[in-house]
Amino acid sequence: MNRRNFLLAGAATLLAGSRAMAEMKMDGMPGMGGMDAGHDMTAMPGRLPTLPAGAPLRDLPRLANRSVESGLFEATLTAEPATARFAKGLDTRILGYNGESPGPLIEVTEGERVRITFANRLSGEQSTIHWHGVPVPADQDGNPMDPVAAGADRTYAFELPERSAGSYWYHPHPHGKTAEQVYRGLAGAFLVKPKIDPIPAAYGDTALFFTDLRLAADGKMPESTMADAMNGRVGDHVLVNGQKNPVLTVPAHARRRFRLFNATNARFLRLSFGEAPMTIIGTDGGPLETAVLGIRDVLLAPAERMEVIVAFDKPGTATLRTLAYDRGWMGAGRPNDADLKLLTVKVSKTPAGSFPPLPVTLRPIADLGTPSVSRRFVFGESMTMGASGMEMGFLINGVSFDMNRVDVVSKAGQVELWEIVNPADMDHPFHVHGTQFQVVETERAGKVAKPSYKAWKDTVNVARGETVRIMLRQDRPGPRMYHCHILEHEKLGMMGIVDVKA
Ligand SMILES: [Cu+2]
Repeated sequence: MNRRNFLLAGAATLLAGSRAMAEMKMDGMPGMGGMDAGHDMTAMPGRLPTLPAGAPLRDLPRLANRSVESGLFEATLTAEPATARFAKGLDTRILGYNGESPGPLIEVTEGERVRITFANRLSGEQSTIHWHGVPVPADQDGNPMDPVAAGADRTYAFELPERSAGSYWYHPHPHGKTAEQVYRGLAGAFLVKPKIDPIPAAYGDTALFFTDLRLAADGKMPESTMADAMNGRVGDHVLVNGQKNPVLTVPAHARRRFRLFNATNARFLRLSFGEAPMTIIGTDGGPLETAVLGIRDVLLAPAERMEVIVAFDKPGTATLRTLAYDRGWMGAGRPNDADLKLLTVKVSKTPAGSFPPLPVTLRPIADLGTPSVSRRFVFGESMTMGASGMEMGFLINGVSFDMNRVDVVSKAGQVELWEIVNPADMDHPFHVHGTQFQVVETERAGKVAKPSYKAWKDTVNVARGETVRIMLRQDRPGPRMYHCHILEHEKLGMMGIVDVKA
C-alpha cells in the first residue's frame, strides 16, 4: 500500500458511516484477491502450525544495566533479524531487540538517568525507538523525523522525573515501517518503579506482555494483506511474554499483581480472569488515586496498559481469556476474538501466607485546571482507486500524515481540551506522545458519560460513533506525534504533529 499513490489518486471518496458500501465494493474489486491469504483458518484446514501451550509462564528477559554509577541506567538495544521457534520443527525469522521478542524488559526507578544506545542492525531499513508514554524530551522520543539509518547507532538519553512510575513500553516508530517492524517482533516493556511502592511486595509483580502472531504453514510470518491494511493486522495467536497459553501456579487465596501490556498492532483485548475478581490499580500513566474493586473484565485497546490485582480464592483453574468485543471490521475475515485462552492460573489447595491489604489511596492525581484552548480532531477513512488497485487512507481532520507539515501549534504548559471525534467505521485508539492526559468525558448519540475513575493515560480508545474529550498539557517544547495506534492506520496516514513551542 503506497500512500503516495493514494495522494496522487485525487479526491478521496469519503466512506465514513457507509460500511455497507465499503463491503460491497471490496467484494468484486480488482487487487483484492489476497485479502485473507494466510489468515483465514477455515480456508486451509489443518495446515497452519499449532503452537505448544502449557509451559510455565516465563519472566521476560531483563536488560542488564552496565553502568557502575548510581542513578544511571546504561545499556544497548540492538534491533536485528533473529530466529524464533514458535511451532514444533519450524523456524520463524523475526526481528528482535538483542535477539529477543518481546524485547528485554527495562526496569528503572523514577529519578534515574537513562542512556540507551540503539544499534540499528535491520537490513536496509531505518528505525527508531519510541519510549511509549515515558516522559522524555521530544528529540529523544524516536519520532519518525529522527530516523536511525540501517547500520547506524544513536544514544537516547533522558532523566525520569520524580513520580513518573508506571508501565510503559518501547517500540520502533520510523516513517512507514512501524507496523511491520512491530508485528515482526520489535516491542518491549519499560517499567519505571516508584522509590517507595505502595503495593505490598507479597502480591508479586508480573508483566504480561501481549503480542499477536500470524504464522503461515511454512513457519514464516506472511506479508500483510489488504484486510490487514484496512483493519490493522490481527494475528492467529495472542501470545503472553512470547508464549501460547502458559501456566502460572499460585497458592490458594493468593493476591497477584499483573501489569498488562497490549503490544499488538491491532488486537482489542477484552480480558477476564473468569470468577477471580480484578482490582484496577494503574493505567498507562501509572497508579490510580484509589484502587477500583470488583472488576470482571477490562478492555485494552492496542497500546493501552493496565495494572491489576487479581484475587485467587478458589482452588482449581482460573483462566485469563478474552471476551467478545466488536471493534468494527471492514470486509470479510473478521477474526474470532472471543474466548481465546491467554494464561492458565493453577490455584493450589495449599494456602499462601498472609497478604497485607491494599492501601486505601495510592497517590494523588492533580486536576489540570481550566483549559485555555480547545481543539477538535475528526477521524476519517477513505478509499480510492490507485494504480495498483483499491487503496485505503486513514485521515485526521481530512488529511493524511505529512512529516513536513505541522498540524497543530501549541505552547508548553498550556492546558488544552482535545475532542477526538470518530464518525468512522472502526474503533481507533488515539495516542499522544510526550504527555499523559485525563479523559474528561465520552459522548455517544448525544449521551455524555464521565469516566468512573480519574487516571493518567496516553492512549484511549475512541469507539466508532463516539467522541472522547481529554485534557492535557505538554510541558516540554518540540514536535510530538498524535496518532491512531492501530499501526496500519498510522502507516496509512492517521497521524499528525503537534509542535509545542517553549
Ligand atoms: Cu485506527
